[in-house]
Amino acid sequence: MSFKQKVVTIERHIIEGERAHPDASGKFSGLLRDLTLAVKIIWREVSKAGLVNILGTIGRENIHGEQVKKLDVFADEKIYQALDHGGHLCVMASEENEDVLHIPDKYPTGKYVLLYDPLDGSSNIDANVNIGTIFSIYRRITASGKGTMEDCLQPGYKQVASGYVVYGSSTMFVYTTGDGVHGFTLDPSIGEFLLSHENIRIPKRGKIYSVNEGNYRWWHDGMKKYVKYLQEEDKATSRPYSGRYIGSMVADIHRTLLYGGIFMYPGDTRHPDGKLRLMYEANPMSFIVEQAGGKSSNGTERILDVRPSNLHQRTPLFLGSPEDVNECEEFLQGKQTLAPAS
Ligand code: AHM
Ligand code: MG
Repeated sequence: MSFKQKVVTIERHIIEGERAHPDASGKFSGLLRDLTLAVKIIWREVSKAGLVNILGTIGRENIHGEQVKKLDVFADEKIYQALDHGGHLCVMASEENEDVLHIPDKYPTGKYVLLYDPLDGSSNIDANVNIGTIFSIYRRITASGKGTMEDCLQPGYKQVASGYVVYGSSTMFVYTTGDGVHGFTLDPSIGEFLLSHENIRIPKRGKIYSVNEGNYRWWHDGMKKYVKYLQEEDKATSRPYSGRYIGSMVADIHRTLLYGGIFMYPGDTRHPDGKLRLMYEANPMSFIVEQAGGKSSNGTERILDVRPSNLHQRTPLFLGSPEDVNECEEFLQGKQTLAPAS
């Protein structure tokens, strides 16, 4: 029998990570523990969605004018309910709510801020395609009491933790506290996330690009040229790349993290800022990708350096293997163009 392989739950991993910081109060591990509980409840509901009559829209639109699915609402509520009373947070904000979410008066407030997308990729639910939860955690900047919009609108480089959960063939929880990226796979038989991917590193260059090519006609010139470049043949740079697009950001970025390559949701002539939201989609995923050795950009600027002005603002997003993102930026900025056809 081999005793070399340690079995590490996500809770143990978080606590041990916190112990490495002498000023840690234990509040942070408590916050992540509560979040893990919410995620398990969401997973339970997501995995039985095909069995019970829970699929379908709830008949109203969210603040972005999109149809809200029942599971979005469920996930949104569960995260709030699991975290509103622990005393760790001073305020929350989610994709499903226009304004910030306050901690009820009857509960204590804490020093952290949570922003989340409760169920990303929800248009895929009915087709049994991967969906995910994304979260971003900051330290509060207001002094005490209830948190405010100011606490939520901090640039991404100030995140103290971020992560995502991908509900798929197996369910994985991937997070960073600024000390590498670690992945845990849910063992449903014991209801625990177990360490399965320690210190994930993204390849320096990949062979896969991921983008909704249906928007090609609205793309700017640099974007069109970059994708054409990826489709050309060149053995030295493994081109042509393969195209893979699930349409569920968490799943597309999870694959990009493990296999390398580039994920893109550009701005275009119809939607200059693209589709994805800075605060609870682009920032947390960018923190993860950077911590794994990757790069994330809006085409001209590091995503984590963008100064937010609105909770729900959108941003173009290009992230993945550093060499791929660098090359992409050169095309977008017109510094590189296609070699003339030979
Ligand atoms: P959502 O937050 O409404 O689920 O939208 C975000 C999703 C991402 O998961 C995905 O990358 C993108 O929308 C796909 O959009 P499109 O269908 O335009 O390619
Ligand atoms: Mg979303």
